[in-house]
Amino acid sequence: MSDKFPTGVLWGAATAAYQIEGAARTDGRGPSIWDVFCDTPGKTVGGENGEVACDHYHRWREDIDLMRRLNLQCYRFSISWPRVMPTGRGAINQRGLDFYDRLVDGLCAAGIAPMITLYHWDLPAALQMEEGGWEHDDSPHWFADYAELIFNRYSDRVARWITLNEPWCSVDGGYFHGAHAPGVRDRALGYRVGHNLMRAHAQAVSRYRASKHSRGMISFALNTAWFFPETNSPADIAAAERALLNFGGWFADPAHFGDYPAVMRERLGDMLPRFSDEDTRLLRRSMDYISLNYYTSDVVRYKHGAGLMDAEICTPPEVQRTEMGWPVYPDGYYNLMMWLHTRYGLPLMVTENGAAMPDKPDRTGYVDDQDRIAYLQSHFDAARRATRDGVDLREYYVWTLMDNLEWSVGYEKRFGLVHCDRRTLKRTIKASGHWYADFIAGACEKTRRLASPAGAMR
Ligand code: IFM
Repeated sequence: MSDKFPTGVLWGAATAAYQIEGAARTDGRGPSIWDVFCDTPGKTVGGENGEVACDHYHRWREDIDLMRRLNLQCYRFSISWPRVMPTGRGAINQRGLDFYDRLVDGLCAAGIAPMITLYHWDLPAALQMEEGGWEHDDSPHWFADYAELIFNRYSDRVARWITLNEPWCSVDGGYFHGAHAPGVRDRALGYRVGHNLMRAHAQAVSRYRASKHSRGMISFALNTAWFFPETNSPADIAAAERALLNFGGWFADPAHFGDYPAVMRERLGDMLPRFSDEDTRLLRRSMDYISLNYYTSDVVRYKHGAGLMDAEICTPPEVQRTEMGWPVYPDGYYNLMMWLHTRYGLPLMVTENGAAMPDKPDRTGYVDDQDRIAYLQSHFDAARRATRDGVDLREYYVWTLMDNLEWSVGYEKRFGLVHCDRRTLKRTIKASGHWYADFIAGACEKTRRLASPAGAMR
């Protein structure tokens, strides 16, 4: 059997605005909730923030050059909402829009297909402070207006779209345990925020589909783990299924079926808000593809009273973990891809997959990260197996292009294919970057370089 991926799968890398751009006060950008959060003492490791980050805002040409050296065929980045609309509504910042024009044009000229994420967690601070951000039931309209601005500006050259990155993280980090901006701890409010995020996704998709250049594909980035039952007992198997529905199903089900999984409705009762008929209409079939951000899996067992789902995490301590402490489970990845395929029947784009490892740069900045290569290799193998078993994989984006701000844990957790020196910001391709470049060259023997990045969708 061939060890190659199907012809036509595209290979890329992903980033997010706040994690790499820097230039937080440049050219009229407004503050985001992450600027405010990082400025609050004790919120991030070492008080780190995104003021400079990788200075991609000024070094984007060099970064496109790096992408070429990595043989990337596609690149996922996010637009900073407060860079283009400093207070989130009304006034538009042309200089912010011009930056993304330059980036998109540079990518297209390099033969690299751009994929845009509209929202990767950096809500304009004014919306949070004045209106409560995503807690406000009008927030989906603000987002849809912003989305329409971006579609009108770039969709002549961009065909790949993601509305929201990982709404689960916005709720879990931002509202359940408060380790992410805006740093709230209130479960009921968290479910409302998740609800408004999905309403925002649906409204943005509807605007996209009504727009004149809507020939591309749009979805939202779903992050979820896979859950292995500890034993084959029906109780453990049912607990694992509930855990999965309460994680991936929480957001993917509304975006495909128009409502939350039944088990969430049963167990959360009134804490889970209701969608209006109009919301449901817009939500149904609002994903053109599954955008999967996968890192890890866990083992669970049935335990009465363990969370709302009676499911207790019991991953063995001896399982290999990344620097984030996340268990490494390529088989879970395979199972998850198969489950998504069966449940939703949509094409798949892996929009994030990668690992933080204990990188040790040498004096030149070079990192011999064989552990990251092993992680990627095993996960590529799982994905290849899934394609043989029916999954329609279209594109694959490694997280991440270069070491960057890992949110509240600062710059010490490194996921990059490229090392970025914190002091000099010098970029050095790691062993994993060279390995990936060779992999792409080999995996894509039959895939021609993209002639037209904007239109290149199967
Ligand atoms: O760095 C993040 C990214 O912003 C969203 N997905 C997970 C990555 C690693 O934690």
